[in-house]
This record gives sequence, structure tokens and C-alpha cells, in this order.
Amino acid sequence: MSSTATDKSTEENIGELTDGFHLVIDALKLNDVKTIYNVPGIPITDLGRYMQAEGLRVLSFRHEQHAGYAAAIAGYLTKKPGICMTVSAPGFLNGLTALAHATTNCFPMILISGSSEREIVDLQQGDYEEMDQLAIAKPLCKAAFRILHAEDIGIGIARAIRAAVSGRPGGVYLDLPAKLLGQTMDAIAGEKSLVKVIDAAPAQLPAPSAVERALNVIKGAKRPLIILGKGAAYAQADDDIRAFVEKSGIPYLPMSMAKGLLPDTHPQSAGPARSLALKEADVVIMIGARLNWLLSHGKGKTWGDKPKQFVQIDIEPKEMDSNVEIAAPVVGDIGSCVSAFLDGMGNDWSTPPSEWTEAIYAKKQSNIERMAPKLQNNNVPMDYQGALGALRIIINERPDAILVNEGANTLDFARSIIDMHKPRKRLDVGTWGVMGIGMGQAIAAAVETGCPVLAVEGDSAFGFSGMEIETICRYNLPICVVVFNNGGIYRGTDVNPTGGEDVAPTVFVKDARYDKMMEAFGGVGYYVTSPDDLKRAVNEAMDFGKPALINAVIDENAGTESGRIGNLNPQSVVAKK
Ligand code: ADP
Ligand code: TZD
Ligand code: MG
Repeated sequence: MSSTATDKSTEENIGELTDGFHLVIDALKLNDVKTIYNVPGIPITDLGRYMQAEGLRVLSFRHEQHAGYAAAIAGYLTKKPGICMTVSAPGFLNGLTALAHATTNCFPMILISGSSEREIVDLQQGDYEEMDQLAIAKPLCKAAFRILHAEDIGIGIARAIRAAVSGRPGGVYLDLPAKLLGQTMDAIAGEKSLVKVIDAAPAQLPAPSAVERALNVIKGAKRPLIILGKGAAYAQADDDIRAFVEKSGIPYLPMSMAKGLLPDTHPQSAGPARSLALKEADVVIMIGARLNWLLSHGKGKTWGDKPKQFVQIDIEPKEMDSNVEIAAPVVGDIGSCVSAFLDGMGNDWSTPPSEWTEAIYAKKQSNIERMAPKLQNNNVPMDYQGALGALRIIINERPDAILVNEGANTLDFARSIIDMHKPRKRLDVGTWGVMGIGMGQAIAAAVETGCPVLAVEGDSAFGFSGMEIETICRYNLPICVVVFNNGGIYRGTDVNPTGGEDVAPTVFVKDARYDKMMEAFGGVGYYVTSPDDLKRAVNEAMDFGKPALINAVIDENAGTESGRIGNLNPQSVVAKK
């Protein structure tokens, strides 16, 4: 098929030539790709150089996993596939973790990896970085493609883009063998071979009967509850979702990354009364959230023993009945489904019984009042409440800032303490609870939105991507990293029961100075021990708008095992030493 493109004998007869490198770039540009998150090396070093020369923004990371996490969250923030580019075998595998993460979280992303000679790989003759990357990627992503001929680059990239963003978004692998990049073809034929993807993620309208069924179930509810997930935040149907929540009068719970879709201070937010709301609700309306482990699979103690009916809006039909029976499945894109709900509700929709909404409100108020004094403490060393009470005020005053958050206690406390005020401002560990997303997400958030970023990181969590602060400094991004330094994973106090020389497996170097890492690359470092000083330092850093890292000393006794999910640890029958 590619004989005309590579056949030297015809080269004199054709006009100007193009090659695989430039066809890839032209295809990406034609489809409005602007940014590439990458780590250079054979065979894609020149591809990165040419991309930059052709006006794409090429951001190089220190490790592909973080370039990948950046691409994944860029996809979430923009509804366009984030692009990560890596070298073959080891670079590809480093990027693959992020591709699997993107797929698990329903974020559109494309991992483009260079690969070695097909003929040698398939005969397993030991090529440079030999690996059958396509086969390895396949089970970990939504779709995987390889392009072998220059004239297929246009269609290959179009397929990758459409596969990533249409239906349930996810990760797509695109394999580009080294040989492809050097292939030549006639420039005019090359240009004609490119494909601009039209309507990459077409609207998927729900069936009117499904909408009617759902509204009937909701109408019959005495104690309805809406759960908003990160799919709802991704959908960018913010106004309609808010209109639906407000018109329905139903209390809502935001999942972690859906916080801020409606402001956490909204009167209908049931966030601070989560347990009561889940236990007592009789009809639960899921919008872009799955009934996975984060919602105790829709059953068990969390949900109480009262009978419940579920209404679920999701673009993925297979999601329905994944864990419990769904009384009213509504399959379609969230924008179309919510707008159909609004139409179907008419003008005389009656809000839920006031006993229900008042019970939630009362519980919420009492929980908020109970927490308030704890958040104002100025203890040294800091506990999580004092430190996060300070950061809560910062985000209240800077609602446009994007909050990146990972760790165990650092994550769980921050999620409940820091109110979010705008959609897609909270980025975190997602469905897997993965550590290491921090710096990649912070970088992409700053690059894609231009907004300032506050990354609140456990000291362990930060360690997974800490070297990327050089990347942050290199591109001079407005990112303020706060490391909650409690000297370990969950706590810094565990001891080796044998009394041996090695410290316990969860413990790090005492009194580590993460702030000095930032200074090493030209950023600003702070060392703080009290909530007041923390607040002052973050405000100064964010006013300055340049790379900064604040080492915040947290009481090493303050945390609990695994934060709030200690119950997921298996228990040994043999007593602990
Ligand atoms: P959370 O972790 O916040 O509970 P999940 O990642 O479990 O959220 O669920 C997100 C859900 O949203 C997925 O089931 C996905 O299919 C769905 N989704 C993503 N985008 C859309 C969209 N545009 N329309 C409808 N559903 C969507
Ligand atoms: N590796 C990866 C990739 N993801 C994980 N979730 C873990 C390991 C296990 N893990 C957690 O679930 S939280 C955590 C680890 C290592 C770190 C918690 O320590 P921290 O936060 O310092 O980040 P706190 O504030 O000390 O609890
Ligand atoms: Mg820690």
C-alpha cells in the first residue's frame, strides 16, 4: 500500500516531499492539538524538535509517568485528548501507568510511543528497546492502534482522537514505529491524506421513555439524593446541572472531583451530612458517578437498610446494574440527559418533603459547627485541621485557583475541609487512589488553564513525582506546592519491632527539608511550623505567581492508618508484635 510513498525510483517524478514526522505534526495541528507532554529519546527526539519548530508546545518531563498524568488531566480539563509522547519499551511502560489511569478514570488521553523495527520485534531478535508495545497496551486502554504507512497517519490519528473522546472517554495507545517517521510521500498527497475529526464526541440523546421513567421514580421519592461524579464535571454542562439541582430542590453530594461543580457552600449541598444522606435516601440519582468502592458498591452499612431505588445517568450502557439494580437507567451524554430532565420536569415540579431537606440541613449545620473551632487552631506542630483550616481560607479567597491533592490523611482531610467554589478546580488521586499524580496534574492544570495552582501533598505522595519540580521551575509555572511533612506514610511514628537498625517501613528521614529541593532549581522554598505561617507563606507565594514549595511540618502523630480507608486493610489473625 505504501509503495508509492517510499519507492525511491518515483521520487524524481513527484514534487515536494513530506515525511512521517511532518505528517504526524500536521495531523495533530489540524485537529487542534496544542500541547505535547513528553520525554525525548530514540526514536522521537526529532519529532519533539520538529513539533516545537512547527508551533506546538512541547513540554518535557523528567519521567514519562508524570508526562502521562499531565496528559490525562489535560484531557479531563479540556474534553480533548491530552497527548503524551514517549520512547519505546521502558519509556512506553512508564507512560502506560498513566494511560491505564486515564482509562480507569474516563479521561481522554493518547499515549504516542515510538517503537522498534516490527520485523525484528516479531521475530524476537533483540532490537534496541524491543517490545511488542501494541499487545501490551491493548488490555490497559480503550483502544490501541499502530500506523505502518505514512499515508495512514491522518486516518490513524483521527481514529485515536475519536476513540479517546467519544462515548465513555478513555486512554488510547498509538504506536509509531521508528521507520514510519522517516517514510516519505508526496507533500500534496500527504496533505490530502490528513483527516479533521468532525464532531469527535457526538451528543448522545437519551431515549424519551428512559427520561420519563426516571422522572417518575424521582417524583415518587420521599428522601431523594443526587450524587454528582467527576463525569458530571467533565461534561461541562455546568449551568444545566445547577439548574436541575436547584429546580428539583434535591440535596446533592459531590464526589471528590465534582466538588465545586456547584459551590460547596450551596444550600443544597449535603456534603457535611454525607453519612445521613446515604443511609436515609430512598431514591438516589447518580450523575456521572459509578457505584464502585468509593460508594461502597451501592450497598452495605454505608447505605443503611432502607429500600432504595437508583436512577443513573451515564454515557456507558454497561455501567448500569454494575453493582446493584438500576431502577431507571438513562444512557446518554450528561448535557443532553440533564437538559431532557429539565424539559420533562415542566413548571410545576414539587420539591422533596421538607422533613427530609431539613433533617439534612440540621445535620450539616451541627457538623459544620463542630468542626469550626478545630479549623481555627494555631497549634505547633500543626495537625491536619489547623493546617487545612488555613488553606481553606486561601481557596475561599482565591476561587479560581486549582487545587491538586494527594496523600492519605492529607487527601482525606483536605477533601472534607477545603470548600471548592467553581467546577473542575479540584484534581486528585481519582478512582484508583493513586499516589504520584501531583506534579503532573499541577503542571497540566497551570498550562491548560493559565490559573494558579495550589498542590497539597502528603510527603510520601510528593515523593512519587518530586523531581518534576525542576520541570515546574524550567517552565516557570505559577504552582505553589505545600508538602505536609509528617515524616512518613500515614504517620511518622512507627518503630521497627525488632529494634534493628532499619526504620519501620512507613517512616522517612526525620526533619526532611523539601523546601530546599525547590531552591535547588531556582524556585522559592519556605519552611513553616504553624497554620498562621503557612497561610502567610502560601499567600506570598501565590501573589508572586512563581514556583514555590512550602515544607509544612505536621505533627507526626496526627494521622491515622490509611487516612479514612483503613478498613480496606486485610487483618492478620496473628497478633501484631
Ligand atoms: P467519581 O469517581 O467522581 O464517582 P467516576 O469516575 O466513578 O466518578 O464516574 C464517572 C462516570 O461518568 C463514568 O461512568 C463515565 O462513563 C461517565 N461519563 C463521563 N463523561 C460523561 C459524559 N459526557 N456523559 C455521560 N457520562 C459520562
Ligand atoms: N503506590 C501508589 C502508586 N499508590 C498508592 N495509593 C500507594 C502506593 C499506597 N499509598 C496510599 O494509598 S497513601 C500513601 C501510599 C504510599 C502515602 C500516604 O502518605 P502521605 O500522606 O505522606 O502521602 P499522610 O498525610 O502522611 O497520610
Ligand atoms: Mg505523610
